[in-house]
Amino acid sequence: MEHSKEVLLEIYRTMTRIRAFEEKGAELARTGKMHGTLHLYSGEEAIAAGVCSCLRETDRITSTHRGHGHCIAKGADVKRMMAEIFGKSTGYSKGKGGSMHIADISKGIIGANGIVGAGMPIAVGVAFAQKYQNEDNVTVAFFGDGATNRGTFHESVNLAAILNLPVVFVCENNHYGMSTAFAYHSKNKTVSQRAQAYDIPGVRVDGNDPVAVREAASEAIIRARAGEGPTLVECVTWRHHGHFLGDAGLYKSPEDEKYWRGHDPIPVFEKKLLEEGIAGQAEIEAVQAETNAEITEAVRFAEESSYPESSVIFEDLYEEIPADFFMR
Ligand SMILES: Cc1ncc(C[n+]2csc(CCOP(=O)(O)OP(=O)(O)O)c2C)c(N)n1
Ligand SMILES: [Mg+2]
Repeated sequence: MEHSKEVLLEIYRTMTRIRAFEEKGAELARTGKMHGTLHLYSGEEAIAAGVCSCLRETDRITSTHRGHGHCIAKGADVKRMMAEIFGKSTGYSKGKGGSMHIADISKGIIGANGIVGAGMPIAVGVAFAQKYQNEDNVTVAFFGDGATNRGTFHESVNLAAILNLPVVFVCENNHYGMSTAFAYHSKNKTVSQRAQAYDIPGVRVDGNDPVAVREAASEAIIRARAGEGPTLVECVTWRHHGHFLGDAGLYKSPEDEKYWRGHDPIPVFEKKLLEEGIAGQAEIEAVQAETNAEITEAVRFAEESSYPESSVIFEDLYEEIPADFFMR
């Protein structure tokens, strides 16, 4: 598979944009400028950036409670995302949804989801529609390791397998479901081995290496697009922060923390770009400056936007269904 300079730099740009968004969000929440909590994606950027680098705008994704990275990588507008997190009317859900309710159908982002494991059946439904309507689009379901113990994982993978649906299951194994370690919640040593139970391919890659993720995702996406059915891709990674902002992560061992911090996907990828002569220091710094400026602008936009009026509280709760909907 081809990894041109443009593709690799775009992946780097996406990763730095996500990191800047997350770290700015953390700072604003900690200093009381933004209310509510956040589930930060810092440390896992290589997965969203690597997978989405293989997707077309018309392809779809479903996301999770830790969904900012997926949305940014699939092309969401960081200004509208930031405004949503601030609870402002210019946000994706008009300020009424918050961090876990960001969607942009025009970009194929079917939605983040606060219910663990709930994105997978939705992705299967979307993939079924794509196949039924003879589209050649694929859907990627992102989910965590903890979500693989929900019934929705097993039902979704089984249904997608028997119907040969164009869906790719991307598990972000960050070693924990809240404070529960993977080895404690799974008898299986890997998530990818569960693919065997449904007779579909299962692969396990370094989720901190965007090129490894891109290669595995690309193979799975080509397979799905060709009508050959789903793949389970397990990306092994580490979240830098606690489960949510208020969690100090005291259950993580200092040795593990040290090891994984030394494998931070952004500086590791930067080093690769420099050593392989793909980008120079000035280009790297320019990308960082640009993504930081985008996030500063997003914060300004969010701060200057207004809160929704209380009169809109009952709006957007139900979709109008045309009278002849069930006759079609
Ligand atoms: C159905 C359901 N059960 C429990 C929760 C509470 N909860 C939120 S996140 C989470 C852990 C998810 O772990 P994982 O799937 O590994 O994702 P990660 O947070 O590590 O990205 C839990 C149990 C929930 N939101 N939904
Ligand atoms: Mg997890």
